[in-house]
Amino acid sequence: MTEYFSGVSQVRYEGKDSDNPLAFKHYNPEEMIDGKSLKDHLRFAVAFWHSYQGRGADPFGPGTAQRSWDHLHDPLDAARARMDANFEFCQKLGLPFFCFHDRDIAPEGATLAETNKNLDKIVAHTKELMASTGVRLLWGTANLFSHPRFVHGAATAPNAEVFAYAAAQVKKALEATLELGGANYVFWGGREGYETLLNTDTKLEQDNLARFLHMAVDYAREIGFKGQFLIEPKPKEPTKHQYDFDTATVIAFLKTYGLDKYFKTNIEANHATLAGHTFQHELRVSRQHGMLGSIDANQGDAQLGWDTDQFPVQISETTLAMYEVILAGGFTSGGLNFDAKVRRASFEPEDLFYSHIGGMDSFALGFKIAHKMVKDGRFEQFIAERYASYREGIGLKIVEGQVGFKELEQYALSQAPIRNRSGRQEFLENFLNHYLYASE
Ligand code: XUL
Ligand code: CO
Repeated sequence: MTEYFSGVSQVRYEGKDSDNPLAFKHYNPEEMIDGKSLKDHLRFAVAFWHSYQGRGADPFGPGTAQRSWDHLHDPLDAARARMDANFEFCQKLGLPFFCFHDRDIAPEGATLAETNKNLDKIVAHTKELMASTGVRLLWGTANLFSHPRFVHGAATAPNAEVFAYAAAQVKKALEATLELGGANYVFWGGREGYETLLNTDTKLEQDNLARFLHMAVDYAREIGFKGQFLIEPKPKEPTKHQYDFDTATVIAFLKTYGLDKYFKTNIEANHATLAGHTFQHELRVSRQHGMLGSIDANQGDAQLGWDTDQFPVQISETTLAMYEVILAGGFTSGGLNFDAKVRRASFEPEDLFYSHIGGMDSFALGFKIAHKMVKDGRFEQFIAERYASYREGIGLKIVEGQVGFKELEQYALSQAPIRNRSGRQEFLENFLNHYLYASE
């Protein structure tokens, strides 16, 4: 079989003192923590679209990436070669999972029937490679945003013909995800939003989106798909405003339309910052509602602001993210999918390895630090003490619903001057730094 990444051999764990740039310093997949290997805690995945389909094109110039399957002219041959490359890449890095959109893995044909046939061929090829390598599918999804037919959106398009086409496409993508044993199925509202309210019926569009998701849930049940449905919040880009704006908006939407029991969130770091939140905030809101499903791991650039999809290397961010994941009870069906792309100037195949090694090491280190933080329990203890007044006296009565405004007025009138305690933010930030820089 052709070797697509011949410049790189198996990447191994060599420990933190290694100076080999093609070795893991912190990610030892076999390391056991709380009776589970690091590999099973972190459940890393490669994003098919960025690593094999992305070429680094931007509004000012074409792609630059050197990808060894690009010389193949027949689109199906190229698709097979890309899939072969995916499995070689996953095996060389020890990545247990991959994720894809339908159109990443198989080319669009002249008709929907032909497109579906192309997908069937590549799914069959993929299934064989999965069986021989043990690499699994974390999630599948449908690309309902690239083709010009989706110019006004898909499930929220003003044109019912587009809604129908999108439904057919998701039906097929669900079948492909089931066939490949996908652990989850993702909805990200690529163009499900608006550019101007002057031409948009926001009520009908959101009702339709909910109808669409109910149809997906019904069809999944019909074909026996047992994976978890995930919805991925993002506030804007490509549209000015997307309906899955942030986690709180998504949860309100799901609850409004009776969909919350079928969905969890897929939180992407750079989408969180684009919405004006931190990555940890979005994970916290998900955890608080018992809806933390999976993570699209990346990071943005504070000076640029948009969705730059860079590889995650900031340890404070990966630590706080894993802190939320551990407090949520860890991943079940979800994992850490590198929805991240190498920079346009990092065009050599090796750059795909450096970027993933950096991301995997950053999350492994973040996980180990967060695990220590959770085990020590000092932050949680601080929070518990901060709210101690709700576990006794008047606070307990408030929590238990025993008092209303009249009783509280009586209490306030009879009370001695209020004494507050410091929030100790700086103390806690220093304490976090101690974990980040002194413990590993
Ligand atoms: C786009 C994005 C998507 C989704 C899947 O910003 O994150 O790649 O993860 O459609
Ligand atoms: Co994403």
